[in-house]
Amino acid sequence: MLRPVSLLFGRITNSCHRTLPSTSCVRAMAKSKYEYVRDFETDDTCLRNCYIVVRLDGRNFHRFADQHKFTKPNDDRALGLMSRCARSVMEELEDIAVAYGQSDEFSFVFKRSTNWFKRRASKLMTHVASQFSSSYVFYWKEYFGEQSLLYPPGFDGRVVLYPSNRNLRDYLSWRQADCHINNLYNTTFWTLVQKGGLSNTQAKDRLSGTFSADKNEILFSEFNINYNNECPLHRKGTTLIWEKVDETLTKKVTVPKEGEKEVTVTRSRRKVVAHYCDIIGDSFWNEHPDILEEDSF
Ligand code: DGT
Ligand code: MG
Ligand code: MG
Repeated sequence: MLRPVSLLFGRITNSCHRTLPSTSCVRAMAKSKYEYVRDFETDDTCLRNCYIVVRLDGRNFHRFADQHKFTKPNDDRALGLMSRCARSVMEELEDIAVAYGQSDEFSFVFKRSTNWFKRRASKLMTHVASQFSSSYVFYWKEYFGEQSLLYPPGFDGRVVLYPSNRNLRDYLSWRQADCHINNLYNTTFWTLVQKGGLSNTQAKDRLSGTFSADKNEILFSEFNINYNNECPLHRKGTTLIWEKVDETLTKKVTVPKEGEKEVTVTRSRRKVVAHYCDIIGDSFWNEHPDILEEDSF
C-alpha cells in the first residue's frame, strides 16, 4: 500500500515538509539528529563457528527454595518445572541443539552454525532468560498445585563460546561433574540429618575433609543406600535434545460409499526428549551423532 511520504517518515524537518521532497531530502528526513546515539552500541556478535552456550542460574535460590519449602536435597516439582521451562525455551527459540540442567541452572547450546539474531549475544541471552523466567511463572501451578508462588523469581544469564566439540563436551562434563559432586554431598548430608538424627552442624563436621568414596561408604554401610541406585535425574541432571518420535493418531475420515471411518495414522515428529544419563563418556554422543556439528570447516 502506498502511504503519503509524511506518514512513512515521521521526523520531518522544517525545510522539507511543505512540498513533496526530493530523494536527498527524503534521505535526510529518514535520519534525525539523534540518530548518532546508535553508534554508542557495542558490537556483541558471537565469533563464527563457535558453539554459543547460554547458561541461566536462579537468583538467590537458596532463599527461594526455603521460602517455597523445596524438599531436601532434591525437590522433584522444582526440577520438573526447570525442565518444563527449558523445553519451552527450546520450542520457542531456534537452533538450540542440546540443553543441560541441574539444581537451579540450565545451559542452552546453540548450533555452531546458527545465525539466529545475527549471533548477537545480548539478544540470544535475553530471549533465553525471559522465555525461561516467564515459563517458570506460567507453569508453576502445573508442578506446585495450590502452593502459591510467593514472589517473582529471577535468573541471571551469561554467554560463553566454545570453538571445538572437545571444548563443548568438556563444558557439559564440567556441569555434570558439578551435579554429581553436589548431589553426593547433599544426599549424604541430608541422610545423616534425616535418618541418622545428626544436627546440621554435626553432619557438616562429619563430612568435612571426606572424599567421594567416604560418602559412598557412609551411605552404604550406615544406611544401606547404594548411591548408584539413587534416582538418575538427581545424580546425572537433565539433558534435553531433539529427537524424531513416532506418534500414532486416530483420525475420522469420510470414505466414499462407506461413510465415516476411524483410521490410525503414524507420523514422525520432532520432539524435545529428556535423558537422565551420563554425558561425560562417549556413549551418549555416539548414540546421538546429530547433536554435534563437524569440527573441520
Ligand atoms: P546465586 O545463584 O548466587 O544468586 O545464589 P543461589 O542461592 O541461587 O546459589 P546457587 O545457584 O549456587 O545454588 C542453588 C541453590 O538452590 C542451593 O542453595 C539449593 C537450592 N536448590 C536448588 N534445587 C533445589 C532442590 O531441589 N531442593 C532444595 N531444597 N534446594 C534446591
Ligand atoms: Mg543460583
Ligand atoms: Mg546454581
